[in-house]
Amino acid sequence: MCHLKKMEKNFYVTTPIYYVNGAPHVGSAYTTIAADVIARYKKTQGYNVYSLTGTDEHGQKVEETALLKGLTPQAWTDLMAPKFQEMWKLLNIENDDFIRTTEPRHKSAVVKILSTVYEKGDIYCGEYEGKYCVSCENFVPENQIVENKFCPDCGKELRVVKEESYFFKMSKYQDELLKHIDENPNFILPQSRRNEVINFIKQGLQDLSISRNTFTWGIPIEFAPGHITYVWFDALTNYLTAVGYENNLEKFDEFWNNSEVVHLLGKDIVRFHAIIWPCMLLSAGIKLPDKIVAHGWWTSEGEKMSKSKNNVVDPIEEVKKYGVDAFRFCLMREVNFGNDGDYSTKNIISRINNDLANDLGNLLNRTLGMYSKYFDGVIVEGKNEDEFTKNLYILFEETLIVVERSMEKLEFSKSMEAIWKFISRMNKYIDETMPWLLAKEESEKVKLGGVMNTLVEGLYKVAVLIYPYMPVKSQNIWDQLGVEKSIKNSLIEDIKEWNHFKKGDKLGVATVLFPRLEVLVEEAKNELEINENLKIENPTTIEKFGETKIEVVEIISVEKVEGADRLLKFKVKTGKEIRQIVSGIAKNYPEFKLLEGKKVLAVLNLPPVTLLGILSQGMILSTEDKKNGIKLVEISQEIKVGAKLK
Ligand code: ME8
Repeated sequence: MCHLKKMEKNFYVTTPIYYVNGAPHVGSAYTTIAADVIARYKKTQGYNVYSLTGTDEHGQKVEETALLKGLTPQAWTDLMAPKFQEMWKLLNIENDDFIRTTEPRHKSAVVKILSTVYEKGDIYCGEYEGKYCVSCENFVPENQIVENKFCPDCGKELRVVKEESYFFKMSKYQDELLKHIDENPNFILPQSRRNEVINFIKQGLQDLSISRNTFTWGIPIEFAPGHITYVWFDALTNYLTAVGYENNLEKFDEFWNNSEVVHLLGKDIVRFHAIIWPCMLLSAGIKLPDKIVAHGWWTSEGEKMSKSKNNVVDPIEEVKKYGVDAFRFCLMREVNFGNDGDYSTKNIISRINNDLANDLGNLLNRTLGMYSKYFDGVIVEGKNEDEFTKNLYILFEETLIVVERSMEKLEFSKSMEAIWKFISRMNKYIDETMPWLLAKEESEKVKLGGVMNTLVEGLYKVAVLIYPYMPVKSQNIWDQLGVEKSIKNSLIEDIKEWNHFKKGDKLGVATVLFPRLEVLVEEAKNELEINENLKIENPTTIEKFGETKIEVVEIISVEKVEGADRLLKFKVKTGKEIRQIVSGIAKNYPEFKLLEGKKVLAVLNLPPVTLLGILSQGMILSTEDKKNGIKLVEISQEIKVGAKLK
């Protein structure tokens, strides 16, 4: 058994571990979805896969955010980490592990790698004097500082730091790293990033400050009392922790030493991953990862996403609008993995309507409709060896080659382009073979059966190919085709032949796979006119309205009330204090934990009441309509807690 295990092909994929200073958004969702897609794809290739994501919880940035929120860093990270876990659940991410850097297993791993590097003689004590970017958690060399005080990466103002610090002899590994990059052309992808890293290293690597001693939120360093580990040294080690570096050498052998190791990340953190990380591993005597793949940056409707512009794309909203599979598909299809991309409603709607509703959805619908009409939805024996069919078979073989080649380089959109070429070809195949004409001639029944079988076989294959991107809809295609298996366990190897369906198999019930989305017509807005003679019902006065004290509050925590299905218990921060409010909206918020951190409106001058024995000190405002049910009135994050509704 043990012997067999060694023969397996192992694959280990990671995302960056995200800072918990803010909630997850479309950027973090993008990397995490990409990791999920490649993990699922590798499983269809027969790999034994381990996929990891998590949260980066130490460091000055997180400590300062927690302080601003009036919480200890630990309380703050405990509040934020579940937001990421819940988001990944919502996005159907099948990660094998979720690591938090505050976990004991990780702390032990950091202690282990630090002592290994120290014993190697690669750490020495010195003094760091220079500028530091808290937002990037980066020591910025003098020659890169913009206008003498700004960070070259995020543009924020740098802090002057002068403190005793321990340094890692990164410069020692410069030549070895350059040699490794040179000998392994796919070590850093895409090429543009690889060149950037090579140029950077060639300018000369400086030793890296890896300890801080002017704040305390970090992992203490055993050989350096009073110092905590620099957050990037701490964070990068997570990739080892999760596969058992510190306590499970069998797992470490399986998923690090004998595995293909792939790190996915955004272009903002390439240098940390492609320079600092390999140097740490070289010093500790650990094998380097196989691929470090950087993707581009998302903007929103053409602009940089930022809280102050209120244009940060919230995946929860997008999933509500389009469904989780369509959202996953659009992100991965819209831009090539290494390039920057713009998230625009117009593009998303057009992708969904064209690629999903028209090309794929219609193909499935037409096929099932015709099979039902001509053969009552029961598979018949058929034969068709015309040129159209042969060409389709050839195209499928080519599709598999392109998919495999592009996925090796994590070129998701290229891979999907090939899959959609095949889908379009199948649509064209219907027009070429004209089943409706064949159906008119009794003598063409066998040929008609052949054409229809080619179509259902093709759709069966398409479902497997799109499964990594759309795990729910691909299963739905199989269900509609009457396939009684879970697509989750499917293998590409098993779809190479065109022989899945057997005579007598029953196809399933046809439903709409992706409904078409209506595009809001801009002109319609201009036709709206005001009614100057409007009658106001139940008029009130400004004075009367002013008696109600309504303010912006922040939801700190939400819990279910034991024994009361309808009730949720909120802890909220008002401008002055922390209050408890009970609200009967549990049914409308099955994912109620996602409300934590949101700002909402609450009436604060109602007398306290007790609901089922629980004290409620106010009322959170909500809206109600037929389509959405009850929804809390959410307020933009840039509005301060305590702001009054006037
Ligand atoms: O850097 N477009 O965490 P982080 C695309 N904790 N991707 C984006 C994005 C955008 N607009 N915004 C964020 C950290 N990302 C460290 C990592 S790893 C050992 C430590 C994604 O929360 C992208 O993957 O700032 C980027 O690299 C990552 O979020 C940064 O996440």
